[in-house]
Amino acid sequence: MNGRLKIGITCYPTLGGSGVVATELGKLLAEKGHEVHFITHSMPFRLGKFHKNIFYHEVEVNDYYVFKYPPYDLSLASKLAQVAQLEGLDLLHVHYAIPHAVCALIARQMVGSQLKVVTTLHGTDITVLAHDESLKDLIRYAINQSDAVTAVSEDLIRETRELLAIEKPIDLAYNFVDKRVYYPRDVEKLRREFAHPHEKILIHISNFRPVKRVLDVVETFSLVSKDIPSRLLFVGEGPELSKVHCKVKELGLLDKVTFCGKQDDVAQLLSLADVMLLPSEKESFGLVALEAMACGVPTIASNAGGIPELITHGETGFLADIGDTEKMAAYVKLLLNDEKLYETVKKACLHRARTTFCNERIMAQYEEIYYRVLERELPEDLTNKLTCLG
Ligand code: GMT
Repeated sequence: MNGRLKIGITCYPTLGGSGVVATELGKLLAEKGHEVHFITHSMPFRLGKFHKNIFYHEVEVNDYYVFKYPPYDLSLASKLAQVAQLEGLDLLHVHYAIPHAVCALIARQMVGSQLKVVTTLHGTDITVLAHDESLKDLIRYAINQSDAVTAVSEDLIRETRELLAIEKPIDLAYNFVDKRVYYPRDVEKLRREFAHPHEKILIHISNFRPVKRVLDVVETFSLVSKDIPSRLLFVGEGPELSKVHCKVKELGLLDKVTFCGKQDDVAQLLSLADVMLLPSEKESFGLVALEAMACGVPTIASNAGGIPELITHGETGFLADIGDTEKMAAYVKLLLNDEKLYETVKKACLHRARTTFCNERIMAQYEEIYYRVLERELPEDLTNKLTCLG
């Protein structure tokens, strides 16, 4: 291909939306013909089988006995520099300011300024870590010294600027889904295993951290199930899981709730559902709601962080104040009791996911940023694509 780039990607490979987005982006870039090197402490969980143009470099941490804390960050910085030099990388695209951007900056100093650093902010690296006085200056430094910085929502850009007094431009690059993976699957047979034909299915997928407010999911479902025969699927695991279990039991809902645990084929499970619940306290984007949207499943969410940039209230889902489970339940009932409204919202979800948040659009945006920091001319096909995507 014309203008082939050699890109190093570092992310948290085992959990969370940031790792998913980083991995999917790497796969798409490789598919297009770029050379992609994942440099992480373990194999990114969405990488799966062998892919042409993708290489994996494991960061091994030295646990020499005098180290109270094994120096992962230094091992990563050193590995980034080694791979960059050996493979002649053009740039490092690192996901999360701390520690990944800082490590990439060290690597750039070791290798030379021809190695560019692109940092993507995902959320908690700002919304949680930038409140920590011991890290704040380091995060600001990492952002200011990166050759380009992107964030997954306008809300995250605003918060980054406010919290850290950043003046440097930050590019907006929304999260995306691969429409070849996330689409409404035919799950009629499987659906019968989870619910009776007259029952509706609600779903919640998360890492069950306190920020997800999973107890609100249980309360919302409890209110809905009083009026609408329904079932709730929980997908994922995390620190709040046992509290959630207790609440389900306390409300006498055990026979209506299924805990699926961690699952790989999320698109399949999403396609089973009628509605997704995402009542988070904070969400810089809410990738899981986009995955649901792409499968034609509307989300009822909290009006928090970047969620309103993804979900337009009344059009592609419904938003309520954080903690307002009565309102959330009312919106679920409104949608599930009105077939025409449901179909309209579903159609709008599919359209939005395939346009604003489609993989081609977002990948082209990232590529444009890569060529910009490298001060290279955009290949003609990319210029055409960007013009055509608008
Ligand atoms: O909170 C999570 O679900 C995990 C976290 C992560 O680090 O992967 O998610 C953050 O990044 C995602 C991908 O950009 C966003 O979709 C999530 O909204 C964001 N989480 C928060 O802001 C709490």
